[in-house]
Amino acid sequence: PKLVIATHNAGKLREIQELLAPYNIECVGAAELGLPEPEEIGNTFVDNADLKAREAADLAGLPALADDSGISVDALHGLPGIFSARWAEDDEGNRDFGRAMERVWREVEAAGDEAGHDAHFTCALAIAWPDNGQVESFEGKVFGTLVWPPRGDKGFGYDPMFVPAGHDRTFGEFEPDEKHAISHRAEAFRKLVAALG
Ligand code: ITT
Repeated sequence: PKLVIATHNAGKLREIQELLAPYNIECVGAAELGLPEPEEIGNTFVDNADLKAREAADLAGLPALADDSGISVDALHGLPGIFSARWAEDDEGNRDFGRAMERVWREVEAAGDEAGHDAHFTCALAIAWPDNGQVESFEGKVFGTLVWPPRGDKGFGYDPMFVPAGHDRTFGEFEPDEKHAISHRAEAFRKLVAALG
């Protein structure tokens, strides 16, 4: 059976394909199918993952897997959180994560030393089936600290400024398999496999 990977983010798509690789599931990307990007009107990662999966499943008539994720910074009371992609967008909607990371670091410094540099990534994965309206979601997290300047070009998004707890390299310096051993996305994926296995 075919599965729609309901994301327009190339970095996420690559990681989800890597996670799915052992399962021999035929996948097709949302961009490949020409599916629109739904407006993310939810207030939580799970709500946004659910609505993206639901819409893709309905439009494609196939099961669809969606990912809503982001980085939450303690010193910023959890921001950018569900707004992580939007913090990278200019007025025309073009994304620049160099600029987004600079903004995060600037605001962390403005919050003062006492606020610290702790942060975590969250990933909500939702799978929706066509026809019956069923949708299930699973969440994973990884905790760590922010560093400056950013290091490494192996990941995507905010990876170059995030050092997971117990490590000294950034996610941008991790190989894909190393990231999958501990990442928020891999944790959500393991929960999904356990539930649907
Ligand atoms: P789709 O909605 O099409 O899936 P998006 O990029 O708009 O793509 P989100 O709204 O979930 O997705 O935005 C999440 C942002 O958080 C994403 O653009 C990344 O910059 C960041 N992010 C999520 N997971 C990450 C990871 O593993 N490493 C680094 N940054 C990540």
